[in-house]
Amino acid sequence: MLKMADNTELLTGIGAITTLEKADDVFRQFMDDTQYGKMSRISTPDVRIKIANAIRICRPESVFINSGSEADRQYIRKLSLDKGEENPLAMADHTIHFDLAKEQGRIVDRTFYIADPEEHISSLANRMDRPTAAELIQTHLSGIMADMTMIVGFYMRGPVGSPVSNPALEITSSAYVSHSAEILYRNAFDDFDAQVADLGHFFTNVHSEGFNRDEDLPDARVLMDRKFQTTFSWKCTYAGNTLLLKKGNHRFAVDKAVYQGQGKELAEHMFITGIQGPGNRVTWFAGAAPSGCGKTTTAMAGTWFVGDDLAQMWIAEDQTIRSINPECGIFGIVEDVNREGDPMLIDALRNPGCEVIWSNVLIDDQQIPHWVGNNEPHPDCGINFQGKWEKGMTDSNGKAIPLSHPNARCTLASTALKNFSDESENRNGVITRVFTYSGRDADTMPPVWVAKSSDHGVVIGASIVSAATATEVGATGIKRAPWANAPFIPGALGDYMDAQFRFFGNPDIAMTHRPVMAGLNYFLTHEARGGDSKKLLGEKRDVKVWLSWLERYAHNEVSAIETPIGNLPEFGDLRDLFNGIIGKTYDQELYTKQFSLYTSNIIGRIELQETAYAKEENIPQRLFDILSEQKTGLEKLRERFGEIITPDQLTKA
Ligand code: SPV
Ligand code: MN
Repeated sequence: MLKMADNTELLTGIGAITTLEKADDVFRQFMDDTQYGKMSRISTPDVRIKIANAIRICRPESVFINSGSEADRQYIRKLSLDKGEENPLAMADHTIHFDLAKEQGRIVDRTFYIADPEEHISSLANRMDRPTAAELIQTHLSGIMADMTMIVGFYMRGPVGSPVSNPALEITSSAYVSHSAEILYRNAFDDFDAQVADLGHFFTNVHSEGFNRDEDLPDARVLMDRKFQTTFSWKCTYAGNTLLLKKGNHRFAVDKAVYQGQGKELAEHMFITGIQGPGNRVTWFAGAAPSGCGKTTTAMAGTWFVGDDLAQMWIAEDQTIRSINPECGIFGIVEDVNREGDPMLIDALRNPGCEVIWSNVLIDDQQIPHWVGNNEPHPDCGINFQGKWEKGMTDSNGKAIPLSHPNARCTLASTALKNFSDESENRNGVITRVFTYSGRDADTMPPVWVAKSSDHGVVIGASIVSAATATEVGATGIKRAPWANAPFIPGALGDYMDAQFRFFGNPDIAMTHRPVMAGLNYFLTHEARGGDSKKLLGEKRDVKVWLSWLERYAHNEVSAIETPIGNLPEFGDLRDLFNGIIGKTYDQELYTKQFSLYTSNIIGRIELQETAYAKEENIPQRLFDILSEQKTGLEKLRERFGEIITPDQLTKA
């Protein structure tokens, strides 16, 4: 359990403003008539008091209330340019923002949950007690905004009126952070009071970049107070550390789903996309993948795009699973985004008409952005995440400095995408039938396999493994990545897993709308299947085929080969889909390579999960039962057919 609000709320504790009168005094003192007038349109007492305390602590030179009007948005864009947080690029409405060279991803080592002694925190996360947090906030946030403007924004994480949307405040001195919030979230200034009243809560985020200097980075912190759904962050700029509307509040949404959702809600690190099937039907998918493992690409492979990073779902009255995207834009990795693999994203990025904030790419002397893997000619020099860059440059360890950082990003509104779906704004969400889980797995699992039951599906999610990517500073090696959501699960993994079993196995879901849960793996190499290169067996465009096969599976239009790990596609169905959907010849030899079971690898992977989960407390026994059932099944097959079992042999079995 997570006990809410049973201690001192730190903003109020430190700012010491507890009455509306005192809050009003602060507004009078820090706001001119225009801003004061806008602030008067927000009447929820708690909201006013929290904002007043943030002002009292950070002591900005002035406060700007962002009403979401075009004039207010324009003010924020201009402020960011004036401060130098962003610089203009050649294309209209494009800007570049750089984060410090040593802050190119989430600063996991400086990120903490503020936790009281009885509170259980994920074994993967750092905890900090409340008195220590109070002291740090006092030391680092007090007066941090002197000479700066504080911007206060009022957002909805999700469409206004959706039962799982969350209202949230973004209070920051960074115009870049505020500008990003305007692109990625729904400004809900006019609806804020009513939404807070309806939903009964709101999230609060307070951030300041401070002087934004290298020497301050060791002092940077990201603190999250689960009991009061409030984040604090300072002396950093990377959006994953500062725009805490995103992953900071995603963590609170996970808590809400796990501890208050009663098996009827989930908050996932998932894309949402619609696949057009035969006869114009659209089947909605949500899929998890760790940061930097092709989640945006998969979302873009859909006919209808709703989201590329976060999904909140619930079981609706009509017994279907519904999903909404708490965001309305993309904060996407640009490395390897190119015309061949991501034509619609490239169109949005390389043509005029769309507002884009680029971060940590290379800017040439024509003010044009470039990045690794865009399949375009590259300049020999420019400015990138570490300053002046020239081709062939090496770092202090002699390693080549890439043209763009692997976590370089683009920020743009979803409406700029050609496959944008109006369903994104539907407060009732999209009826979601298929759930996918993928990682970066070079040698073990096939490109697609479907769980034989929802419990087996939960185990697929629990068992995601992935190579480390650049989204976390300092991460290396092969990692377990449960549901691709583990970095954002605040409480015990066992509680989260229990919520997954309860949600997907909920008898309230109609038989006709039971979830299809599948694993996806794009990263099998030739080397792992008897070849001698590290090249991938598949191509990016194949993604469409794997999704389409699942679409047909969800409508019982294809049969499948049953195996201990789940159901596999048959060759003939894939051959037809490859041909029909992407015009590619798919041969039996490649099929056999991709879909043979390499039993020892898979058993090794199962044992890795068994060992790791055995160390966690309160993991549902169901997980161990399923892992052991799969292992026994694989061992039996191995006795009969040997180490590598082909789809042909599986059919016979
Ligand atoms: C991710 O890393 O999963 C992201 C970017 O989507 S961040 O905001 O850093 O979390
Ligand atoms: Mn993400």
